[in-house]
Amino acid sequence: MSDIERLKFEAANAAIDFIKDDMVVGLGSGSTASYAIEALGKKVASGLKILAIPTSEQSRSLAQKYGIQLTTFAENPVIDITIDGADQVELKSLNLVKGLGNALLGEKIVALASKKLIIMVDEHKLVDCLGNKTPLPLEIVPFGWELTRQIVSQHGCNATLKLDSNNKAIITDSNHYILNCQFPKIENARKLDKDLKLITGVVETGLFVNMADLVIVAKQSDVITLQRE
Ligand code: A5P
Repeated sequence: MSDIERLKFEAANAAIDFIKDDMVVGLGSGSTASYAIEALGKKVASGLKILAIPTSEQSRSLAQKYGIQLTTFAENPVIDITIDGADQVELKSLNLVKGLGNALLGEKIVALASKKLIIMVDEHKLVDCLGNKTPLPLEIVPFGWELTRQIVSQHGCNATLKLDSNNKAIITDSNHYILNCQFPKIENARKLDKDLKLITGVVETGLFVNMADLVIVAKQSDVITLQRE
């Protein structure tokens, strides 16, 4: 296991200590969330009783593989805790950029339904100001995507359609496209999020503003917890 993978594994294992019997748990997407789902599966096998709502097809199939019982929003509209990864975490505000794994829409719906959102990251994801460390993904409707891209670009970024290894547009779980938007700096995440969402054709942004309650950060030396004030 590489150094970064080990840190992700440690952050994931620290996060699942927050999961207790009878909770409804949101399962994030991406490699860090996958470690958490696997570790949660082991706890379930030794008696932990939870119901889970996945944020993507990837997390759904992992939960099934590890024997975690799934539920639906119809049965459980309120989630106790969601555990998920992130691509950038802004120190102080704990605002996030998420969605490099193409699951940002499901992740945001599940996060909004959660009483507590716990983010698990390795220390390389921490930034002083959100910005150019990774692109900001936007989930957009395929129809007219070229026009949507042009309008999004007017908001100060370089926006490109996300392609797979065969140069085909990536299709999300909800049958949308992804625009990768490279911003030099995101100084007002709340305003940018609102402005981008007002564009017809944009379904959701990867900006998670004022949503993370706790961020568990695995560092080389130890694992620390940051709390939103
Ligand atoms: C998935 O769409 C993302 O939001 C992930 O949570 C994020 O990209 C972090 O992924 P890793 O844990 O794989 O770094």
